[in-house]
Amino acid sequence: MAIIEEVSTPFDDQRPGTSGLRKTVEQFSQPRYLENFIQAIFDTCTELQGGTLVLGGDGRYYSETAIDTILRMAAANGVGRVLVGREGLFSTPAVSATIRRRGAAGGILLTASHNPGGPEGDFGVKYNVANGGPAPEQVTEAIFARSREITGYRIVQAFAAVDLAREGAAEVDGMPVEVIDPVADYRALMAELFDFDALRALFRSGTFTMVFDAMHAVTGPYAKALLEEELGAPAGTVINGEPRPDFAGGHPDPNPIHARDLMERMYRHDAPDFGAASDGDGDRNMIVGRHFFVNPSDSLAVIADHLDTIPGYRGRVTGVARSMPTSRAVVRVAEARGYDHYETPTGWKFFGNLLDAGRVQLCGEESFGTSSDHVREKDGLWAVLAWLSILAGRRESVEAVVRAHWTAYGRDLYSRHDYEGLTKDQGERLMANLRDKLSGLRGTATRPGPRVSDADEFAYTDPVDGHTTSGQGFRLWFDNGARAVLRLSGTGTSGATLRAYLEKWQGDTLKHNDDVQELLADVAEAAREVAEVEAFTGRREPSLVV
Ligand code: VG1
Ligand code: CO
Repeated sequence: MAIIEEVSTPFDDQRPGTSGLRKTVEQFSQPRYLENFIQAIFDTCTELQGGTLVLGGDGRYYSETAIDTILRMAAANGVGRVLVGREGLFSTPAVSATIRRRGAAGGILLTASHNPGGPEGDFGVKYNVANGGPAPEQVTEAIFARSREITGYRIVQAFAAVDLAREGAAEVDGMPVEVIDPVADYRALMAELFDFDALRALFRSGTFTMVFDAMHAVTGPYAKALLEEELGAPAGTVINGEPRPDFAGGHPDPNPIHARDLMERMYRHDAPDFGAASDGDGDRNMIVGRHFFVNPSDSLAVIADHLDTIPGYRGRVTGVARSMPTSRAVVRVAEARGYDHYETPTGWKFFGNLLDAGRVQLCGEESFGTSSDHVREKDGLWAVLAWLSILAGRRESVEAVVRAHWTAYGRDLYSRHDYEGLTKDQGERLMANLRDKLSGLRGTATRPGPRVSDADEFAYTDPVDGHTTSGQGFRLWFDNGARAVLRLSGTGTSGATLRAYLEKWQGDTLKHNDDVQELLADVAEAAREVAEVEAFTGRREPSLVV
């Protein structure tokens, strides 16, 4: 094997964020930038030597170049073999499933998830470990530390690139490579968890229609295989189903703002009964009923309340976890059902230990992320199949299911206000100011009314390995029972985004129809006032309301 040792010098900005290293394509295409980070992974994650690596991503622009480089570096770094998705495609949950089913040592995921793609867009690299989940913080920190002291990288010269269009065996300078169907393992896993016959009956009933918006991202082939081929949904159920390197110019973030095609269909007079969308890499989900949007925190709670009725989970649900900004709706279900519940920092990596230890079977985030212990990633299509199962069992509309949930548990009114496009400095100074005044906040009155009853900066100690993560955002509780959370995004590639998460419990069924933004206006304003948002950012209003 002809290994070439290339000399390199470190970049100082390769610290993985909430979910891997995300940068613009322009940054990633600098000479040595990708190579350095990949070498840092190979140097840190020694389990890959002689082991199996799963490789693939959401197919965004720059993936092909990256796959070629990573294959050649894997060969030079002693990786045993690589399983790569056909056309380089692999959804994030499917990588997780394949790592687990095939006993791989790890996976490299090429995705910037919900961030736009294309030459002007973003690219990303994420490392997943042998449990199928994102590398825990200790590992991402070690990779970062290594990236800062890198002096070179190893690569082989390959005479011909692996033909990613053709499934089957190949090699790179003696290292076996297998191009595999990225859908197969995942499809088999779904068939083990869900009652496909019941779901087929739902589609056959003639009274149920759905639309799934793949947003020209990776879930198109998965959704077609599962919904149309397997479950018998009519062709055309999946829209925007062809993956494109630039997501056809869209922003592959499944929320009411960016999944416009779907929202438009779901609010027409002839809207289908059920709508769903997923993001760039297939780990997020948006659930929509006919003329009815389901807030992700509510979706998590509804799934928690029905999980026990799904075959893969019957009789074995003992706990649920939510990320800290996610609403408390799921906690109410856990309390009613006697499940344990955990509150973790934002980002799926914090669920891994709880899932591995069997303490929780269901996890969720307010950011349209839901999944179970079948993989170690959030899983968009899994959430869709869970909802289909609920609908097949109850034969009610999405709206009726959610309203019944609110009647039983009360409604956790919820909204996220993002202040995008701030400078890093604005974001950091706002957070530093909150930290300074934190201890004096208790009892503070705000102009819109609610008084701060308590405040803290969220820190989490993993109950399984004892590792503590601090500085995870500020929590403000108000004397009217409302809560606001403020944190900075960790997935952007420039500047800063301030996220304000607002929630308030409403037990009065008669008020469940009122406008959420109106009902949360006082909390939004109180949080803005306490955090001095206008003074630090010059913004009166958020740029994105979800
Ligand atoms: C966001 C979400 C977080 C999610 C993360 C990765 O992070 O808030 O809940 O886990 O994206 O999702 P942040 O730091 O920007 O708030 V994905 O689908 O982009 O991998
Ligand atoms: Co994603």
